[in-house]
Amino acid sequence: MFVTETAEKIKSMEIRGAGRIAREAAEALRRQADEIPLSDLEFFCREMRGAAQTLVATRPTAVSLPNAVHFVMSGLERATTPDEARTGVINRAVQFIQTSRHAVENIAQFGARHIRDGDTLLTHCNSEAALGCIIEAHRSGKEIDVFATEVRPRNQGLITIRALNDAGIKTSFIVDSAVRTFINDVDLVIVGADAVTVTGAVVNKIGTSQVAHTAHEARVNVLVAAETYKFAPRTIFGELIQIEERAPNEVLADEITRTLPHVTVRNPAFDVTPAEYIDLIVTEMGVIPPQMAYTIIRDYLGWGIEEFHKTFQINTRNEE
Ligand code: RI2
Repeated sequence: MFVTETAEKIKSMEIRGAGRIAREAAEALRRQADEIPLSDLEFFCREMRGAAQTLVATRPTAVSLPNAVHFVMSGLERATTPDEARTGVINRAVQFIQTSRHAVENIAQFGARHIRDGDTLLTHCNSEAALGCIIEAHRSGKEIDVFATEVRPRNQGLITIRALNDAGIKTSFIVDSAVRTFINDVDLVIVGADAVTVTGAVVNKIGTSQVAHTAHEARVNVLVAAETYKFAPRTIFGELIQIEERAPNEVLADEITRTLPHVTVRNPAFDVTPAEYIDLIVTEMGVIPPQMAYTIIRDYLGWGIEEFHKTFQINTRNEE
């Protein structure tokens, strides 16, 4: 089944990046809606909810995933026949995917305006939203240099340097621990986000908070590129973002760990950067200070407060 396949690919990170995960989940729901027989409305809704739950349970941190699933599943509301339910889900899925692509394009335009000719940038991990800003600045004729980190343990930095290289951008590839060594050569840090909380804190790839702290100390601005569907409505109610901890063998091979009985390998995939280390968040609605996160959740995301109390029947926690 396509949903199971997509869920497996998200878990194994064959499909990765918060925006892409969200679009692929929407596409999986669209295909699922297409496949379920139109015999009975209740059956259709139950099958869709099962699929939604499978997708949301794959990775717990990137809030783009439950936000996308919620948006698509709201296509079931007010449906009185299976056919209406199917059309509702399919339309919403298509709308989400298009909106997401446009959002990334808008962010690239807005973010690029914050990059000056001659700037040296630093980015961590592989974010299509952050890279979009960098590549757009270069495309519009600005001379830029980029430092890109390696991003242990999954080495997403390799994807980043390939993209930068393909765009013809001068890039220095550095190990994660070299950020402080080079920070005085950097004018602006640009990263993506997996989640933004109501306080404006940004959850992103492990190491981001060290990068932002280092930048803050060196008086280097930090810009976060994040679509509005990465803002986390439930943080209004005090819900914390769950930080995914992945398998130890991503960090150290099992054969080695087995020889070290007193050693435990820890592998959190994300960390939290407080709002005070972030200068701006670039969304598709415009550039905001992190302190405006509440406004984005309330005014633009379109759900959170009332809807928290209804409809979202699926479980957003990773139950593994
Ligand atoms: P875009 C990624 O997570 C990185 O943390 C990246 O910064 C973030 O998603 C946002 O990526 P992972 O899937 O949506 O590599 O901007 O764990 O592409």
